[in-house]
Amino acid sequence: MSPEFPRTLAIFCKVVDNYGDIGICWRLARQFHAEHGIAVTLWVDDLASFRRIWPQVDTRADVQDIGGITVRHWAGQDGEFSPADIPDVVIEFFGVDIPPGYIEAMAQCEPRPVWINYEGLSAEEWVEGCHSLPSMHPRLKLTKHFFFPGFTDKTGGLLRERDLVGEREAFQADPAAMAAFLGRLGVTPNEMTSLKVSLFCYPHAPVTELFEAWEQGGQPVTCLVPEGVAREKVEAFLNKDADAGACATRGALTVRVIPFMPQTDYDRLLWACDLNFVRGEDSWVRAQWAARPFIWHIYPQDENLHHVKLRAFLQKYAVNTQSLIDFSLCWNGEREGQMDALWTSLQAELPTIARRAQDWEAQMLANGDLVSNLLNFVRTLR
Ligand code: TRH
Repeated sequence: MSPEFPRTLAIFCKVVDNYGDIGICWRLARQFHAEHGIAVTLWVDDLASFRRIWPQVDTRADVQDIGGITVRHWAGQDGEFSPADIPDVVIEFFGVDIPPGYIEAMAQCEPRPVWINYEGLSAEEWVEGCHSLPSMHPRLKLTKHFFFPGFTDKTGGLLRERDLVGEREAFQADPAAMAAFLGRLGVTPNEMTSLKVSLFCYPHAPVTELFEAWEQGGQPVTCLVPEGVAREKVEAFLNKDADAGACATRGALTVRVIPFMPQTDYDRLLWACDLNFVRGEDSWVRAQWAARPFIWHIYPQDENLHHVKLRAFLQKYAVNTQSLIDFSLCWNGEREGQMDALWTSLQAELPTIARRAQDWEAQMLANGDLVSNLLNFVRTLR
């Protein structure tokens, strides 16, 4: 059933780097449409990145319909826009500059659209104070509002689809389904009994040192690495090209390169593994909804600002789990450390960290889901 308001919505996404920008915007678009019946147009400048996480994307199409969502290639054109082109809600992602002609058309609408600047996720305290603040356009009669995802009920909460937790619980309660999923990725019955780890990180992570610790450790580890992730370091371990299907075992460690998979399958990978290494923003949030232990590799920022953000998150998340703090700081280059000793401590504490992951999930559920929170906020502005 279509809602009274909003009925139509546009998202503007510029891919700054990698897959998180489009990953989050695509998740937003799908949820607005599927769960709230809103007609969504997604403007995105990089269809090739989009296709990596959603193979149905046609990289040559200026306009295409994907699952009921209109996807428009945003090739830097300003173009002619009229009020008829403007939806009820306009979301600019991470403060992108939407076309000036589009903004002029927004200002001519009566009533004017609700304009949202969707910001990045951070656990820092200031976020609560900035969430939902208005910002007036210097010239036009338009106000945009900042919307911050976050970890408390004074923020927008976290992106979570309505059925996500139920689907995950059913999958995790079904060992045959998990084994079949991992089996399709090449995991053998023997590897199924090992500690199963997924690895998604930036190239500068100390992967070589971690592989050494796993190789020499007492517990068998199977590490599943999507193709293209930390390629050089993975190739050094494999001693061959790190293409999907490549695999090598040394000591207690097996490394398997798996295909970079569609977004929905990636969730299943996180649900099936005992420990997930994630990065950026979207995979980090998905790891939290997997309710399993994870290590976050934060997106690097100038002047090491990301270390402040990392610490802010760990302070909230890593309660009574010192090994998780130590390991995370070292994984992110915030501190020096011996990977083998850090791993030994982390491994010993994994059961406690797993319990914490479940408590955290319950805590995050209480904040509602971001899309519903955003729509409730938008309705207060009309
Ligand atoms: O790819 P990321 O590093 O993306 C981002 C962007 O670089 C962005 O500019 C920056 O602002 C942000 O990080 C902090 O990491 P992220 O956010 O985890 O996004 C990865 C997306 O890719 C996510 O939607 C999950 C998806 N994915 C798949 O669909 N299949 C896969 O196999 C993997 C490994 C990921």
